[in-house]
Amino acid sequence: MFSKILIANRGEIALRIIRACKEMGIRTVAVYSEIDADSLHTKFADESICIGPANPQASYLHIPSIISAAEITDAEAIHPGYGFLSENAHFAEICQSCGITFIGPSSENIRLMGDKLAAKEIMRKAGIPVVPGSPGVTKDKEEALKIAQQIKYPVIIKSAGGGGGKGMRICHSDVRLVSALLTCQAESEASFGKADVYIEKYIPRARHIEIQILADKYGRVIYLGERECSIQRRYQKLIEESPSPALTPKLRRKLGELAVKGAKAINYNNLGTMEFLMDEEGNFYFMEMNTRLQVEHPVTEMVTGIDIVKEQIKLAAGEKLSIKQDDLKLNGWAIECRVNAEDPDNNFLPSPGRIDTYITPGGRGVRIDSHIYAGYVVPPNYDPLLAKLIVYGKTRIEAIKIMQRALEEFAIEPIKTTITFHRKVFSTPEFIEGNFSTDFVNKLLGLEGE
Ligand code: MV4
Repeated sequence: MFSKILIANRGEIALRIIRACKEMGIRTVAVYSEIDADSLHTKFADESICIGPANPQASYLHIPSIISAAEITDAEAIHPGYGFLSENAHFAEICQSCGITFIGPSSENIRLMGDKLAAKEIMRKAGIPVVPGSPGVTKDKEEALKIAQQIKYPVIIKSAGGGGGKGMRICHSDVRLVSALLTCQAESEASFGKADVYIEKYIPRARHIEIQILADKYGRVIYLGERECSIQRRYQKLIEESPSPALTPKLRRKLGELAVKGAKAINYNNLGTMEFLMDEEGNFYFMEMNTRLQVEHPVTEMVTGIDIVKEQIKLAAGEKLSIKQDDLKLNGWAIECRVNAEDPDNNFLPSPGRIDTYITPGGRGVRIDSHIYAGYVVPPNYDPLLAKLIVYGKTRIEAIKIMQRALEEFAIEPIKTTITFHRKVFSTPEFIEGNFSTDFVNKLLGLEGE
């Protein structure tokens, strides 16, 4: 097992990883940019090193600084968290060439799943259902029009370079398709360095359901249930829950087994998440695979009783999976609200600045994963996530009641946060009844057809 791990991240996920390491008796090294000098993760780690200025390109994304920090402190492994370099195959390779363990899947796994079109083709060949669409990259408008004619509108254009919605457009007609194609190719080039886009049949009112995968280096793969992630604004998740209100035990097993089959098809190791779309008839389609620890991992931890970060570290150290699929039991219901420094009443505009009042909810069934404190100054340079409010109840209704209470108690002032948005969601009948899909947020915000 590692004696020292460097956490190449910041904010709540850096704290989360430091906490797991402490409980495992592993020493920790925090890295921070100049603007993060007063961050909690630098205080909780055994050692901390400044790796550069606020600009992430010159600090958290600057590979030479991070590798140097690991070498200076004799860290045997690096945990990338999520975002930043967590899905950078080149970084994983550099760690390996420097004799530092990258806590995550192999660089091959990362590279393969990073090409969304190649990933889809691999899963299709492995017998995993995928959304009907173009077999390869859609080069020009003639090809696009031909494909749209075959699969029928609405169609969706996607970038092969990434899945977060960049370079993505939903089209309902030839005219819209032709103009959107150029826009998506340009966005894809700008975001991912390649203009490769492809076209799929758009599945309206789909649910986004993902399966947590754990795999060791000896071919064993298990799934830890699913997460319902349909409550998103502009493809950014805001609320996640486990289990999904849309799955029956039979559907859960079917989806979990598909995810395991897909992971085995690419000799996956460590932690991963297989994202699926589920249509209104209950059909599943592979969307993409994320090769990192995800923001929303706590809801899976609450219903499985498994510390996913500790398992990830053990797997990276070469341990065999200690959990058997048949021993895994899902209990209760967990829901997570992402509390971002954004103003829901002003088009979710970022709202950085100093926090004077910080009152966290508590009581039975409440967990807060956060790095903020009274007096903390939220920097404008990074992701706006301030805290994850996670609740756990025996049933979905009990979890909702705990969340409603916790959201009433939660106070972060004077900056604006998404707490007010979450209070609105948790008083909306469709959400409370579990009757929603990926168009829920647009409908709630009165943005139908966006
Ligand atoms: C889709 C889809 C429906 N049909 N693909 C969103 C980002 C990336 N993860 C892929 N996503 C989707 N791909 C097909 N063929 C629905 C989504 C989707 C979504 C779409 C619109 C608004 C919100 C969404 C939330 C999650 C997924």
